[in-house]
Amino acid sequence: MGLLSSLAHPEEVVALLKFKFGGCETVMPKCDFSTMPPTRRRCYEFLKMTSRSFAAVIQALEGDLRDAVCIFYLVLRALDTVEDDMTIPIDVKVPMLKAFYTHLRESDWRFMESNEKDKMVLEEFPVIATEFQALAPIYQTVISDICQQMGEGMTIYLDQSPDSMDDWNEYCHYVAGLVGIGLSRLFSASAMEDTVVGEDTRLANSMGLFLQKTNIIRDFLEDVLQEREFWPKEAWGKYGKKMLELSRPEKRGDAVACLNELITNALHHIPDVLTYMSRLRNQSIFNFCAIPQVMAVATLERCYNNPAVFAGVVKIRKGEAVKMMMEATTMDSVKAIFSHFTTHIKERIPPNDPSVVTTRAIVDRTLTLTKVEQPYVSTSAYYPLYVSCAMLMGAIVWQYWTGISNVVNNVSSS
Ligand code: IN0
Repeated sequence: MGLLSSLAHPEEVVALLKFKFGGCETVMPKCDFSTMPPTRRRCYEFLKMTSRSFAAVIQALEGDLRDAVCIFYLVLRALDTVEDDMTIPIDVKVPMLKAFYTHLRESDWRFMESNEKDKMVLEEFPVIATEFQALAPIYQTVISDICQQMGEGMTIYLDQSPDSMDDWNEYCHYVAGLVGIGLSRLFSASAMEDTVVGEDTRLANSMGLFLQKTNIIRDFLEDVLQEREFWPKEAWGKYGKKMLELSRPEKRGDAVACLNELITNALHHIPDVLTYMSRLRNQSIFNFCAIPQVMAVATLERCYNNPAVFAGVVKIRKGEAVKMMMEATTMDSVKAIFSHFTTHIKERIPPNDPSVVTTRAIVDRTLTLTKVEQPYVSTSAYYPLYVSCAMLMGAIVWQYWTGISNVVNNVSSS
């Protein structure tokens, strides 16, 4: 959603201005590229090209973890680009995904036949492999291991969609849970986080599943129009023979019931996400992990019980995203943000929704886990202030205007 949508939310305008004019150095200190070897500088350029807003959060990571996460992010983006490329035939794609991790230790492997938007990470893969081989061995082991498992897992769901809710968890584990497990092992290997962070794979997996399920729920229409079916059949199969049927206007009621069921399922990862976040000790790592999670809960609130999901991609406002990005720096503020959006979901649970009991249970549990002193203040709280300011402004302009027209009238009549 563009910048304009935040105009009606002045505190988001404030956040956008602060973000624009460098008021967020604390959250994302700039790093100087001048001293970097050209291949490493090229990798950070790739990062900016593949995810503008998130690149800054990665650059803010401390020590040698920054380069390790940068390379991990680009290697995953390359693997993802192969998986997403529908022009690569399955019999070519399967061996490519299974062997992908072996190219990390080669100097000249590249793929020039991709038509995806991020194809540069495949065409210039030797640049990424060079920087991979410059990382500390422990980081190389983690990244290579995760790529091997993810490549294998991706081949399972290339020509089939998740059927059961367990399949959905398994698919999300391969494309996002493993990212959480890999990142957590990198955090512990950097000694900036306790070993328990890297060892507790269940919590790390939940961090990935909460993000991936949110993306899959949000991107329903975009995906189904490209014949990519990531919603589990166990959920939509109750309402039709084809997933696409959910996009039909006459099926909106069923579609929203299915949507609310999947959002309710995703909300069950919140207790693990909060426990995982509460264990982090390094500020730059905390910010790196917190930002995608608060974006996800805000997106789920925006999608909950919202028929617009079946008519286009529902997104949170840029201003809202920036405001959360700058505030999600402590466990209390993360809890406050989760509490804020969970409360908004609770207020909108339709009493006749098939998932009403399960949704209410997980929402109440989340509100118990996220009780904090300082609530997250978003637009609504400021409305009275805005309205009075707007009225005051209106009165001043009116005064000024009537003043001018009187003078004009007097001059013209004299
Ligand atoms: C990510 C995740 C990510 C960050 C921090 C901790 C994580 C723990 C477990 C799993 C993933 C974790 O964050 C990025 C955020 C991102 O790229 N956002 C995009 C917007 C978007 O919607 O794509 C942006 O431009 O801001 C993320 O979504 N994924 C990701 C990929 C690699 C790494 Cl190293 C970290 C993608 C995914 C599929 C959720 C794993």
